[in-house]
Amino acid sequence: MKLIYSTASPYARKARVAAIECGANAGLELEAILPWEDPAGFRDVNPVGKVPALVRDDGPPLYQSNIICEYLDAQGKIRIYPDPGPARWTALRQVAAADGIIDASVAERMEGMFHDDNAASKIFIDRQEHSVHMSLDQLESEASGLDGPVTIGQVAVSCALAYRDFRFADIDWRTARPALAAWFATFAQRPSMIETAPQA
Ligand SMILES: N[C@@H](CCC(=O)N[C@@H](CS)C(=O)NCC(=O)O)C(=O)O
Repeated sequence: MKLIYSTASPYARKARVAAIECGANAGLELEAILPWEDPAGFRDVNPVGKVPALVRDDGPPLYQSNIICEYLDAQGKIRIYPDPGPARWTALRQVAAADGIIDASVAERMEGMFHDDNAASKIFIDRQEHSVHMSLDQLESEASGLDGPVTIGQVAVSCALAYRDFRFADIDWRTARPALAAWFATFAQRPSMIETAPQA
């Protein structure tokens, strides 16, 4: 089984952290690529051309981070997707907020990078920041739900917060969100987070 990732991708980091947390990382090969360079053959693995992608031993490749995380959970020794019930919906709601933060942050960064004439739209960027900050506020108000055994919700939230620190370090999210900041300070020390620290 091989996980194709990029060192800076928060989506791929979710899969890498999930693999470690659920114990599906033993024997998991890792291949770092730069998806924007469209490496030869990668679109045969993921026609959409994005990381992460997972080459399986028991079927065709999987792509899209949440699907890969769920597959890894099924392969692992420790379940990080709770069974259907309140704990599962809490975790998946956390994933939705975290993905919202990542989607908006990545879109904002792309907006700044892919205009030939540097004409990034302020309206678009402001809208992404608004989504990020509203989602962070929701996570702050529900921070007690992040306590307890590791779930995919915690994995996704920690990758989203770490991506903000990585790419948007000049925008303070902590001061107004002390409970979320305290939770993240502890989760960020987990070996799974340290081992997957992003590289530009
Ligand atoms: N919804 C996808 C998003 C993956 C994604 O956008 N990955 C970025 C890296 S952060 C990528 O590979 N971008 C290359 C491209 O858009 O062509 C997921 O959750 O896996």
